[in-house]
Amino acid sequence: MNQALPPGVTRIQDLGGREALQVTGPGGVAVVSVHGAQVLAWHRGSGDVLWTASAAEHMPGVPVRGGVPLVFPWFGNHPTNPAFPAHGFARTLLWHVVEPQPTNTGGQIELEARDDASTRAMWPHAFRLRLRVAMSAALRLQLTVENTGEAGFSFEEALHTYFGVGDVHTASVHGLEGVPCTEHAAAPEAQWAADQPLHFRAETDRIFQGVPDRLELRAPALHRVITLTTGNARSAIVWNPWPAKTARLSQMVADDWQHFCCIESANVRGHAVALAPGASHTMSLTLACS
Ligand code: TA6
Repeated sequence: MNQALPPGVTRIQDLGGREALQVTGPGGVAVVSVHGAQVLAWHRGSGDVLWTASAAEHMPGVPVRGGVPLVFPWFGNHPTNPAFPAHGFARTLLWHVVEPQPTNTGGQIELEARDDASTRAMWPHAFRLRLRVAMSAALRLQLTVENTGEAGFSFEEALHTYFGVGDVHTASVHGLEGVPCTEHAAAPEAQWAADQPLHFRAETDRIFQGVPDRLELRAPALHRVITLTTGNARSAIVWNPWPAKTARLSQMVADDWQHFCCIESANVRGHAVALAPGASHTMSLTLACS
């Protein structure tokens, strides 16, 4: 990567020595890896707003467990082929920096990835992905999928955001009260009040469909409230593995589950996106932290 970068953006190396970009603005500093266009951190005065597993690996082709891994073109396990990677291939592709538009509100960068023989072997479609990361007073991500082929296709997508919460027992998610959801945890809370804010009392892996465009994560252990404002995201997944599943997950140490939750802005299952040839779709997420 040798082209000039816009103001507020500098080249760095991540903890594994891999190529990354540092995007600076009034709201702090974001770090984005070219591997999977994965936002790895959002540093503000009070520390990292996002969360990274204690035994995180920064290796080419391996998604870091933390930050904002990208999910595309399927969510979860592949519907028919268990040999294909969970959550699709976007997060293991090598992305490239494209000419970003300079802004006067802080640093902004755009990365791009296209189909290749490896992706077509798993998903026979031509596409262009673009991720724009902007650091103004808030952190804003925009994921654009373009159908560059001759036939229509449908895809699932998610911004699989890991948030630091300090103590998950005291954290809560607001805005999903009364929204239809399905629970996919192996050992979930026996029953919960669907008309109340979401609290974490057991393994939680809930897909909400038809979600509002504004959610709030309250993390009193960190004296932190995070607002998630989305565009074109009609699904949300809220996840915490609790101890038993944590023990089976890569890059985690035993008590990691206590310090994070995922709120994933998405379009999955019944809200998968259909794209005609030449069409494109942009899902956005703006994170504000107080
Ligand atoms: O989004 C929730 C989820 O599907 C969980 O079931 C868990 O598998 C999590 O994603 C992490 O998936 P990963 O493939 O990143 O380990």
